[in-house]
Amino acid sequence: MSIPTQWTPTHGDPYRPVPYRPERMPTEESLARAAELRERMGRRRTVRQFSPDPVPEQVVKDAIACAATAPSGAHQQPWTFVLVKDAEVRRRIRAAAEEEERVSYDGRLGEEWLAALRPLGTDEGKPHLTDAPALIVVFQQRYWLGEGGDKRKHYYVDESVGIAVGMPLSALHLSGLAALVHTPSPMRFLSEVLGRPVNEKAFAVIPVGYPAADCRVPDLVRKSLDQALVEV
Ligand code: IYR
Repeated sequence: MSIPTQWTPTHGDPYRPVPYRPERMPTEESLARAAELRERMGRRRTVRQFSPDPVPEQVVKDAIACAATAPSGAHQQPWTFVLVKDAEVRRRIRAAAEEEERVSYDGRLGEEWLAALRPLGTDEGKPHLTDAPALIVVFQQRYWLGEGGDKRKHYYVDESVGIAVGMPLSALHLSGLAALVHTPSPMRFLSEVLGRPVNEKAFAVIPVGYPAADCRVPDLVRKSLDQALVEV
C-alpha cells in the first residue's frame, strides 16, 4: 500500500481503520521519562526580551511540524502557521501591534484587566516582535474554503488550535529556544499584513529566539500539583 504524503480533505470518506501497535514502554522507562520531562518543562519560562541572534531555522520548522501533529476536531487540522523571518514584515507587525496595544493599555482593557497584568510587567511596547529573529503567526481556519469558493464547517476550532499552540511551545523549549505567546488585540491587522484568506483568523503570534543576555522574567510561582490536580 502506498503511503500518501499529502493531506487532502476526507469529508464523507468511509471509516477505514488501520492497525496501531506501538511497542509498550517498560514502566521503569516510562517513569524516568515522565520525571525528566516534568523537570525540563518546569524550567520553561515565557520570554519577552529576545536576543537578535539567528536561530537554527530547522528547529523552528520542526516545532511547527510538532504543532501540526495536534489532534483536531474531526481531524480537520484547522490551522495555518506563518513563519515570519523578514525583518521588514516583523517591523510592520510590531508597529501595528503597538498601535493597538497603546489604546488597550490607555484604558480599553479596563482596571481589572490592567491589575491582573501588573505582576507580568507588560505594556504597549512590543520589542520582541522585531528583536526575535522569527515569529510564528498562528491562524485558525474558521471554515474550510475550497478552490471553487465552496465552504465547509470546521468543528472545535478554538480547542484544536489551542492544543496545537501548546506543542511547539514544548518543542521549542526542549530544543533550547525560548518563545512567547503574544495575543495583540484586536489582531485583524495580521491577516492584512500577511495576506491571509478570509476563512483564516489570527490566533496568536509566537516570537521565537534566544533570551537576551540581560533577559528578566517576572518572579511567578506555579500552582503545585496539589493545587492543580483533583483526584477522584
Ligand atoms: N495583549 C496585551 C495584553 C495582555 C493580555 C494578557 I491576558 C496577557 O497575559 C499579557 C498581555 C499584550 O500583549 O500586552
